[in-house]
Amino acid sequence: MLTLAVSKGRIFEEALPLLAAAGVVPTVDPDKSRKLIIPTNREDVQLLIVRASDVPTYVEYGAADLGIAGKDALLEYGPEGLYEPLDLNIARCRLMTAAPVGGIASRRRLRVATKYVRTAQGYFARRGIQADIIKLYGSMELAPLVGLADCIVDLVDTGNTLRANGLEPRELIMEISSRLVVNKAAMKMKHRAVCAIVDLLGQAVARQGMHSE
Ligand code: PRT
Ligand code: MG
Repeated sequence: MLTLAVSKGRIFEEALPLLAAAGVVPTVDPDKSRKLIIPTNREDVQLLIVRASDVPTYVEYGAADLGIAGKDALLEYGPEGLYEPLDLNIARCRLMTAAPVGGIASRRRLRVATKYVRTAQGYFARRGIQADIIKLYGSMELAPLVGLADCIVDLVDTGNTLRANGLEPRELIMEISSRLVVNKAAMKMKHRAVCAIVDLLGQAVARQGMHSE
């Protein structure tokens, strides 16, 4: 049995055509079901529905052999415990700093609200900027509006969420897309089955790239 951890929502939706090209078709729609273990057309493949930020944990500890996770989640989790063989080129967005339109009030130390604490710490440290990172779990855009922080670090796609809250994108930290991750032991013990899926997904990604050019 191969188990693949994936989050509901945009990653799941964009992963469906790639999985189908790899011969894996879920038999239950996780958005219409409360089931967290989703069977597929293949008796030897099942999906686990987990929070986006929990995918790396399930895969590192071997509860899932494979996973699909945003690079943002992987950066925050850390690279040591997982293989990351494939950029799936889906759920693309940008990890950015953002601040109120027209500038930020000067302070001695920058206050940054984000759910990406580790990534933000690394980013500001590399740039030699003294920053106090304030961990939030959502609605980051609110923090500068009410004086909790000077700026935020968050994902930006269209920029509509920032604009709606009087913020503007500032610096690009990283281009984000979803990656296939693999448990290290599964890569050894289930080598053939894992490599077969990695190859098929890789071919599907390459074909999608050709169509979108
Ligand atoms: O639920 P949990 O807290 O575990 O994770 P999550 O809420 O981040 O999950 P989900 O399903 O919303 O996002 C999963 C993954 O999708 C992220 O980890 C990213 O890799 C990827 N992704 C791609 C995005 C976006 N685009 C995106 N635009 N994730 C979130 N957003 C949000 C962003 O945080 C902001 O609130 O959309 C808003 C910005 O969008 P625009 O279009 O207004 O700029
Ligand atoms: Mg969400």
